[in-house]
Amino acid sequence: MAAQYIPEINKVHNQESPLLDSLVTETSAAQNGTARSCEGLILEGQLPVLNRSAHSQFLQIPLKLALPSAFTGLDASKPWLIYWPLQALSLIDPASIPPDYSARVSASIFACISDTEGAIGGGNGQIAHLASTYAGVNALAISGDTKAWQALDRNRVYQFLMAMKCDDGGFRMHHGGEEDVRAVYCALATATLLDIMTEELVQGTIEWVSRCQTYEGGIGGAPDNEAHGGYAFCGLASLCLLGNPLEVIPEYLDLENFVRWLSARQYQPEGGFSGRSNKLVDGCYSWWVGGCWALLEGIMPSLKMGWVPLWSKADLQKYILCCCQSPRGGLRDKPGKSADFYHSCYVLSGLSVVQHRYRYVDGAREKTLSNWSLSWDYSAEDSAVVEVSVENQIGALNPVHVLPWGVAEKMHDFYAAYR
Ligand code: FPP
Ligand code: K
Ligand code: ZN
Repeated sequence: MAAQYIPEINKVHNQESPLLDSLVTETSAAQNGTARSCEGLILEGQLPVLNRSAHSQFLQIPLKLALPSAFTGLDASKPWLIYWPLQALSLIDPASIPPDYSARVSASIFACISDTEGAIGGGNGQIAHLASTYAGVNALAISGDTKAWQALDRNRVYQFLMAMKCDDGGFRMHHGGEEDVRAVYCALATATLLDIMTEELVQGTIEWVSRCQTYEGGIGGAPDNEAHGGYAFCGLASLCLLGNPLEVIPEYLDLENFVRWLSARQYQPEGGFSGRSNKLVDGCYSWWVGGCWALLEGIMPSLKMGWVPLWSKADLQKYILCCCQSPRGGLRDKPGKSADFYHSCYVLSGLSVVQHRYRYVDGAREKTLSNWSLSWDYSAEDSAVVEVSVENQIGALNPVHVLPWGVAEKMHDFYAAYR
């Protein structure tokens, strides 16, 4: 069924903020500059085509070649440099993923496993870290290399997750590292894929995530931190990993305030999302914020709370296609920025949620502790909500794990078969 868009909302979507004043500051100038450069690229009429072959060429670089020396700064992000392009390519051009990639991906990820901690680090010989463990396990999931799945020592990963658990219910990123909601999300997503979730692992975690919601309505990195799109997704997705989202989301979030904050993330005339109040739109929030909308769309109709989605998929698609495509291939933050693999992954994942409508299917699986995030289904979005040309259509994903459709389910079920 088509979502109902209230005409008043569409009217607001077509106007710049009514609160603009004449005071010029560094931030108002930056906002104005961004609005003007986007405006110049968003033309009436035909939408640009997704330059699939150029993006695909760009995304194959880290899978095929040794990266140039400019990438030394990402030496601790090796699993990410494998996951980002794999996730993006799976959405736009799965056939272009090199045929020998599967075993090479798993060999590269296994080389990042810390001997002392048993979980995945940022690179060879580095300490284990929850972000690289999440990215590495996601990459292994996409690789589909079941020999590697078999070889992974899940017990040691579980011991690492437990070692990162804090007394107050949260998780820290690494030994002596920061405790934040990213760590919670990375730990829970990993535990689900590897089917190693236990009561002990998640004791007090749902309450800790709940404490990260701020007065603005969004979710901060930790209790009392500023609300931010990146952490909002981690928090909301964590709730979806911890229980039935139809029950836990309304119970542990002030939904009305969350939706209010989320709706304030989309700007005009840009059409894209910002990550926080009074900051600029950025293509990667097409996922961090758009992913939150996808999860809400998947539960709100069942909650019967009189919900209308307060975002414009059509405007986000415009921002992505007009402003986030680098002419040389790859996706970017905004006009004037260069493309990179991180933005390519999250801009394209955002485009995917524009094009699909997700739905949490209550009772789709016999419930265990670790499969709440695997009961999602999707359909193509209604053309009354967003017009998607055939040449721009891309694949669907699991909106909790940010993995290509079916991949999270396959890995989880592989391990669940050992129970
Ligand atoms: C602000 O950067 C950004 C942050 C404080 C972190 C955002 C968090 C994520 C993107 C989520 C990460 C998730 C995982 C799973 C590791 P900024 O000040 O440069 O950007 P801004 O102006 O848009 O806020
Ligand atoms: K940013
Ligand atoms: Zn960004």
